[in-house]
Amino acid sequence: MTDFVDKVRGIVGDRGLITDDAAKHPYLTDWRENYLGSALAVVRPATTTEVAAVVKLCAAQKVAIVPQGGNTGMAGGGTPHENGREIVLSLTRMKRILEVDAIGYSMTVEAGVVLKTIQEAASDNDRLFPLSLAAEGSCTIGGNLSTNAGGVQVLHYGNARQLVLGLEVVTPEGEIWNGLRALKKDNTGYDLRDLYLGAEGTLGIITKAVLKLWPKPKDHATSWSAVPSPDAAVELLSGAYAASQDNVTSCELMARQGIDLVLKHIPGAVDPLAERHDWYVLMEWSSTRARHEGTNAGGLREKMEAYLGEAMEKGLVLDAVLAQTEAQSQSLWALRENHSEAQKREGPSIKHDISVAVSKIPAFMTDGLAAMKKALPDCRPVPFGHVGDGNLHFNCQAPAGWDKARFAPHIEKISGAIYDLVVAYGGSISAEHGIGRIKVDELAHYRSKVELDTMRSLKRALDPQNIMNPGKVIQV
Ligand code: FAD
Ligand code: 2HG
Ligand code: ZN
Repeated sequence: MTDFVDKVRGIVGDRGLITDDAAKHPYLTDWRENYLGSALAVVRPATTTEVAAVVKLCAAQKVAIVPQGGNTGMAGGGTPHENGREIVLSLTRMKRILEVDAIGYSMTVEAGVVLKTIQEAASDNDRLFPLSLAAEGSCTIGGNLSTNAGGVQVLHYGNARQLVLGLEVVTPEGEIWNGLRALKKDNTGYDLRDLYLGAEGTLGIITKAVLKLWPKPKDHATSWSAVPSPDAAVELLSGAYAASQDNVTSCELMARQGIDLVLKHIPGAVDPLAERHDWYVLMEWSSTRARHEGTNAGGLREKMEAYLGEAMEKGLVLDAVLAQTEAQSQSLWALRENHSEAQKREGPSIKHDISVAVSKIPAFMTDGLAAMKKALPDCRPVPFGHVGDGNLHFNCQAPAGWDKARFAPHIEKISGAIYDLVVAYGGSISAEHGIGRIKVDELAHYRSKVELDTMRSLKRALDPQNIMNPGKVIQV
């Protein structure tokens, strides 16, 4: 394989190749540290032409490729297997913003651009790129599109699939498909773009994208409400759409257990309310209509305050704070966005990234918590998530003091109980994080034969040698 690595060096140069064990390590393990793989090399091409040449070489020598962006994925899709016969193809050197078309509300970028950089470039042009998630400082747009990422503004703007107009992709044969069309309408045959979105690198490598932009909001309101139950949270959201004049851009539900973990592990985190409560809702309203500074009338903050006041009278809200400054809004958001980090610091946990219809969230919460406790009475449920999308992170923290080895034998029973329940509710066992490596068996179990056969046919047709991220999403 020295010969193979030398040929790769010939394509990407020394700057594009990592073979040293210590330097490779961060690319071989995932954010959750569930997997530690091995790779012939980490290859970091600088251009689409280099990506295509590397893929052609891999296709000729039957070397498998694991595409990787910011390596923040939650499902192990970007981590190589342990056999050491794959390469990791990192897109992180391809980080140019190629064009911002403010008039046409679009932006063309390379796959390795970090999400936050894209948001900032849009903002500098008085535009908004609405994809937003806690990993935005390190995840890349290529990874976002390949996982069809969700995040905290899906209820208003849609998930990653809805935020993209065109793609450039390198196929498993090393051909370049230029689908970088900034078209709102294009009904010319099968939609190839939609095939690659959410494919988790199993059908090709996304190298560039044309993204959709929106007008930049000029007014925001953020509130933190204690609510008596998930039922109240859903009702609060339901009424907020009209009360805000359709300006609800985020609505997140959290249980006290998650807040306690954030307060314990994240320096600077502060509980904004005097009393402890069981459930919280973080709501954000945004509008492109600027507030008139100096007058109090008509701004989103005033509308939200009035709405929360009414909700309090009805018993839907027990207590609430409204952010008066950007800094206050950020500290409320930090309580929500630090849930994953706090859970990681607390110890082992299982993530159940599930969705059900929004109106079924309260019943699912009751049944799901009972099922989790029945499977392991000492486990510590940490449910939170994007309630407006029906997407809960119905997570399960190991009993206090347990390590991974002690917790591992219980995972199948707990997750099986939750996923069976999700399916009984007509929901999804993976709402936004994808299948990667961690849910391959679950996908095979819960999807129908016709769905699995169609997925396998697609994979075999597009990647006949099975070199593109093999063993992820679906076994062929
Ligand atoms: P990676 O982790 O590098 O890769 C993810 C998958 O995409 C892998 O299968 C990989 O092979 C493939 N891939 C990567 N780049 C390409 C490419 N250019 N072409 C083809 N395939 C590619 N996710 C959400 O949906 N919503 C959230 O709210 C959310 N919050 C998070 C919060 C935290 C703290 C963390 C750590 C993660 C969170 N995630 C969330 C998960 C993760 O950030 C997303 O899945 C993100 O889209 C992954 O981007 P990435 O660049 O890190 O991709
Ligand atoms: C979020 O919404 C992410 O914060 C991560 O999707 C969720 O850690 C998790 O389970
Ligand atoms: Zn999420």
